[in-house]
This record gives sequence, structure tokens and C-alpha cells, in this order.
Amino acid sequence: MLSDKMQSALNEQIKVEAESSQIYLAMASWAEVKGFEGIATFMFKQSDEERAHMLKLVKYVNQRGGQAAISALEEPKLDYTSFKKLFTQLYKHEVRVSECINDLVDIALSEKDYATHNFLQWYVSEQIEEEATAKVILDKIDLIGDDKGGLYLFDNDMKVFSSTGHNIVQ
Ligand code: OFO
Repeated sequence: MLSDKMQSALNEQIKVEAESSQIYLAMASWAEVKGFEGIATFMFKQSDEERAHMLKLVKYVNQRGGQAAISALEEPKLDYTSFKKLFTQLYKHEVRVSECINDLVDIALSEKDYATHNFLQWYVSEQIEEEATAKVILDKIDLIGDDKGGLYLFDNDMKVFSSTGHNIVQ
């Protein structure tokens, strides 16, 4: 059984994951309209993954005798004026999500809720991966700058990355 404190913290995280999904979806739609097919594919896929993260929490809260809260979401406020700005926002968002997960782990430990602590380890690993991916993308964008040819190649790399799962660094 979840404590009230643990339940409301997990419910907050349900909202954070849903907002992550919305952010990726907004970026996906923008990239699609701009003709960046690879970036769009990557973003649509990430959006689905974030929704899966949210659902995993919903199921967990309900399974542990709680009640998952499904709340209203804010419209993502994103700056699309450059790829660098866009991907910087994405990276910062993932860093913030990692902090939220760390806070949840703290609560689980302070409540001696070892089941939730164990459940959260999956999110801890997932965030390491997502932060790393966002950082690699950001570094690549830094290298490319505003070079159109570079962006074209980068978009192709993203397409391969999204369809094969091959590391974007390779
Ligand atoms: Fe849910 O992993 Fe990113 O935000």
C-alpha cells in the first residue's frame, strides 16, 4: 500500500511524463512540417515512449492500492527559432525529469517503501539513457551550426537512429 505522500508524488510524475510526451509530440509535428523527416520520426517515437512511461506509473499506482490521477496538461511552450534552442530545451527538460525521479527515490527511501524504490530503478536507468541521447544530439547540433548540408545529413542520421536503434554517436 502506498503512503499518501508517495502516492501524490507518483501522481505528480504521471503528469510530468504526460507533459514529456506532449513536448516531444509538439517537436515532432514542427519537424514534420519543416521537412525534417528523421527528426520527426525520432520525436514521434520518443513521444510514444514517454506515454509508455506515464502508463507504467498509472498501472503501478493502481496496483499498489492507490488511484492514479490523470490531470490537465499545459501546452508546451517551445522556442523553435533554431535547432540549437530546440534541442537545448529538450536536454534541459530531460535533466529536470531526472531530478524529479531522484526526488521520488528520496521519498521512497524516507517512507521505507522498498517496492517503489525498486520500481523506480527502471526510471533511473531510462533517464541516464535519455539524458545521454539528448546531450549527444545537442553536441552534434553545436558542430553543425546553421550549415544546411550538415542539417540534411544530421536528419538522415536521425532517421537511421530511429529505425534501427543504432547509437547516434556511431
Ligand atoms: Fe520519461 O523519460 Fe524522458 O522524460
